[in-house]
Amino acid sequence: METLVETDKFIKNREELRTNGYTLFPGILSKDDIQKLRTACLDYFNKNHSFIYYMGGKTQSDAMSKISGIRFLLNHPRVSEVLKGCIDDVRFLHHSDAHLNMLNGWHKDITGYVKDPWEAKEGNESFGVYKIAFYLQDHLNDNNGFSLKKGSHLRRELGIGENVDLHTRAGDALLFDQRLDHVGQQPNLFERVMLRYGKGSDSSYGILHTWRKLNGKKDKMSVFMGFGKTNAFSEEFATNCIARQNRQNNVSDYKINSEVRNRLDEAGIGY
Ligand SMILES: O=C(O)CCC(=O)C(=O)O
Repeated sequence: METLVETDKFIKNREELRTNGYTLFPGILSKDDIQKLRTACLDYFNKNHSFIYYMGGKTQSDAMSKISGIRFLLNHPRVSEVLKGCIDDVRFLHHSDAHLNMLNGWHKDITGYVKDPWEAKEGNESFGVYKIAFYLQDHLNDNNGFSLKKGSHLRRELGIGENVDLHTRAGDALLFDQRLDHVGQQPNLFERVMLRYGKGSDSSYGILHTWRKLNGKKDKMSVFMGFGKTNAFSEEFATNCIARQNRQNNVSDYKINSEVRNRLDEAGIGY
């Protein structure tokens, strides 16, 4: 009975996810939650050196293992309600990233992780690999949050679909299909030059950081996590994503962090 109520509550979101490839949940996190997440991420990026410099910013993969202060998201009642209400038989895909001031270009996240995300698998399994994203500041008056091509999760080719710029508030949760074309903050001319000539390096980060401060820009932070239906697509994604995270973190194997496991157990989410 409980499942039926959950499904009813999220019926519009499930439909949006199916047809548009994304759905937005306003005000899922409180101001206090956002403050905790910003503090945990900034502290980590300022003091820890196991992140990598990437696209003009800093990024930490397998962030749930590395940054203890963000783990409360896993059993946050409103976050787990959304995940369980929108994804059948949901499981954690061992994927999580925290980003600081990272720039990027249009892409589909699924590329390189699932061989053919549009194929009909044995038993007619349907795809169901998603990300939930939290931007830790408002993007009401800028275009530096998340932009997407509506419906592009149904197309193999990049660049097809109506352009939508999501002007999210800190606290909103965005759930999207990992086949969706999307982009975060795109580099301007100066940033493109810096990325080209100082790619991935500490020094180009420093110059871009000074540039941001001179222009009065606030640090942009976000946390992304992968969840999916318990099926073969999700398994393939998780395996390849763990391998990528291990490479980036320079480790040879991955074991789920015990607090991450306990929080997922408490939320009733598989892994
Ligand atoms: O930096 C952003 O806002 C977007 C990040 C992103 O596109 C990703 O993690 O796939």
